[in-house]
Amino acid sequence: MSGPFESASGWGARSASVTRRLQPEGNDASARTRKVSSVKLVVAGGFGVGKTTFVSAVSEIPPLTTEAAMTSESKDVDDSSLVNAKTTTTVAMDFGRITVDETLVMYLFGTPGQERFAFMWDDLCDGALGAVVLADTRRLADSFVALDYFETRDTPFVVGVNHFAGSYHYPIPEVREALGVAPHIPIVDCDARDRESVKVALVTLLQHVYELRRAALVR
Ligand SMILES: Nc1nc2c(ncn2[C@@H]2O[C@H](COP(=O)(O)OP(=O)(O)O)[C@@H](O)[C@H]2O)c(=O)[nH]1
Ligand SMILES: [Mg+2]
Repeated sequence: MSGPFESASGWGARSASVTRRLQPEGNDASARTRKVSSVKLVVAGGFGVGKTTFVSAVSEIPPLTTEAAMTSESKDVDDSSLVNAKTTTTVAMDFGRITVDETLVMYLFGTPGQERFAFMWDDLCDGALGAVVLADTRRLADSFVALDYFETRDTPFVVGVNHFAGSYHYPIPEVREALGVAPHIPIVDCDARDRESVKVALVTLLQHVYELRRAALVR
């Protein structure tokens, strides 16, 4: 396996096996004829929950992000009361890339958090393999829009629970109940600033997609 995660502990073995399982049946092509598959993944969640941080932590290219300075004009629109350190906001999307190996490239799209950019979601999420919905336990309701969206579209998703300074560390079952997330949907703790933690969230998503597809085949 080559690529940015070659030497990263944990990711190599797990992602390699996920990659193999995502290959089409009977793919015995040599490296020369092997096709590169690209996979689109989405990172969603409320304003200030860590989407831009998540994409930046794991992207191998400088992430394309459309951050703009927050002005006093937006203070009544974007609730930054719980994200004091936040001075910028994503006005369109975040974009990053991860080369898993010579056959698989993943593209990460972070949604704009603000509801007034909701019209962009369909284009951003079109053709996505799955999504990570980030949640902040101090304001779980901010993630409802994203959860409803992916449930309605039948897009596989997992939930990443961020822990901000001062937030109570709720057990996962309590978070699941509060979010109303079905038992088969994985929920993982996630520090969007930490590359390893972000990788775990993404591998969890890929494994979830694999399980759903396998279940659909044997049904
Ligand atoms: N403690 C903690 N802080 C985070 C985490 N993710 C993001 N942050 C911080 O929260 C703020 C908002 O993050 P940002 O990525 O801009 O949120 P976005 O609006 O969802 O894109 C930034 O100051 C980040 O450094 C996390 O997992 N843990
Ligand atoms: Mg952002």
